[in-house]
Amino acid sequence: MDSSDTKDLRFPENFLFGVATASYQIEGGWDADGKGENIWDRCTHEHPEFIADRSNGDIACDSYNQYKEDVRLAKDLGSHFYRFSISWARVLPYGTIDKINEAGIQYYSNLINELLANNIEPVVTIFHWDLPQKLQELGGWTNPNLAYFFQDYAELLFEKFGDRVKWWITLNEPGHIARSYTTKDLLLAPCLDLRHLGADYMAVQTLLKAHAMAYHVYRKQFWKLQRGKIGITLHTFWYEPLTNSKEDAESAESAIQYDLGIFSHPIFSEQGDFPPIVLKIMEDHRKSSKLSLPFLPSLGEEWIQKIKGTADFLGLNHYTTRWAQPGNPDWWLPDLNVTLSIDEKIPGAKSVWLKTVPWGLRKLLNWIKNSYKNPPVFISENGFSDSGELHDVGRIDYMKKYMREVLKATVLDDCQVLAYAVWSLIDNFEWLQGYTEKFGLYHVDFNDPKRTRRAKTSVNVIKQIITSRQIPQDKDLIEN
Ligand code: GBH
Repeated sequence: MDSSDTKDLRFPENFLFGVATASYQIEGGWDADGKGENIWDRCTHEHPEFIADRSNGDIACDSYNQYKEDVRLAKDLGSHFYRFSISWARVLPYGTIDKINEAGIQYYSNLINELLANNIEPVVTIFHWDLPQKLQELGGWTNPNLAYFFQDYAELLFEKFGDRVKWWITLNEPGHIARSYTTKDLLLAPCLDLRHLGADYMAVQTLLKAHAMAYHVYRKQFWKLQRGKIGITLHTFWYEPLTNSKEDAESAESAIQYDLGIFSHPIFSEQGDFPPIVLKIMEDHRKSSKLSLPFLPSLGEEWIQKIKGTADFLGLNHYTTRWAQPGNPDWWLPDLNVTLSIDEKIPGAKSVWLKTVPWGLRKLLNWIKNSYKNPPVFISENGFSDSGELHDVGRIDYMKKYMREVLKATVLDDCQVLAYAVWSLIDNFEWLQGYTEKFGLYHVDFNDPKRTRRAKTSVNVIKQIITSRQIPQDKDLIEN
């Protein structure tokens, strides 16, 4: 189907559009007003060489001071909601609730009030990667006790902000958090090399339990009064079989089970627990490794029940597609005998991993619908990187095409998509890529102490999509 077939389609009246950011990537104020140190402060300060331009988030977009300006930009865009994350160490400097930083609570309270005053719904991510350093010293997410500290932290946020926040996301991309324990080179803070210990699988188990525990606290203690929704945000590529052979189809299916399914199956499937294919791979691994500690055993009956059904929606971060075939494991899915590839001929973003493959998102939404009985999906991130051009034609092309696929999945395929967020509102600190890859709809001048923001051309396009609820045909597109 080409774009002309979608010209009369409209997003439903209750479909929500918005933008997303994350605390460490925009706030700055890294040691302001009693904030504690987190693993990104530690990693960027101790190892500037890990970051492409040796930069850090000490100041970032200065959103700690300029949140009102961010809200103004979101409003100007016509956003229905703003997805942001809370910096754990800003509210709990040492990670635990025995020491609360009131200035941190005040900051988020002000941000939430500013959003509501502007008619923008706050969508709060409780944890987007910036773990308090103290908790890392305890082993971070490889330590099962982290689930309890996370529960306490989440409970505090429900208590302080739940009167005004009706959308909660427990964790951003737990799969990525787990990977950050495996290899120093390509990954994220805490920048450890513990793959041989199965540290990623330890983290997987703790993260799932932490999510479920926070969900139950919300449901039991807060929901009656606050009536909000709570979910989890998962990232996945779409995995497309390289050819139409049966083997490639199986490789693609096991890849999505191993990547997305490790978290979505325990929460959204009827059976619960890890996907059968993943349990089988891990059992084979246990047998061949001679380790007495199995890397990823079944969650066990008690936890299967405790984790099943613990989400009101599936938050989905999606950017691009990988092709799958049998072969040597990719570092991304390390225990799976599947080789992943990208077609270098496809146009893409500045980020080497990000190619424009819009139909992958429609297929992914249909896969979720078919695998889990059409759960509500909140697209919590989708976006495109470049060098920060104001006339951002690559982003406009990407956004229009991907949003058109969301429209088709929603209207033509009846996938239950609730919302769509652009990553990101403003250019920001792109983790190990520092400030070399820009995802913002608004440009930020990082050489200017004022961190002045300026609308890129894509702002007009997104505005037009939000107000018309349609994807403009190329000829109608107002790009200037
Ligand atoms: C999101 O993660 C994050 O939530 C957000 O903070 C971030 O700024 C945004 O994306 C843009 O990157 O090609 O095998 O090396 C996206 C996670 C990061 C997953 C890069 C794929 C490359 C894998 N993606 N990663 S590989």
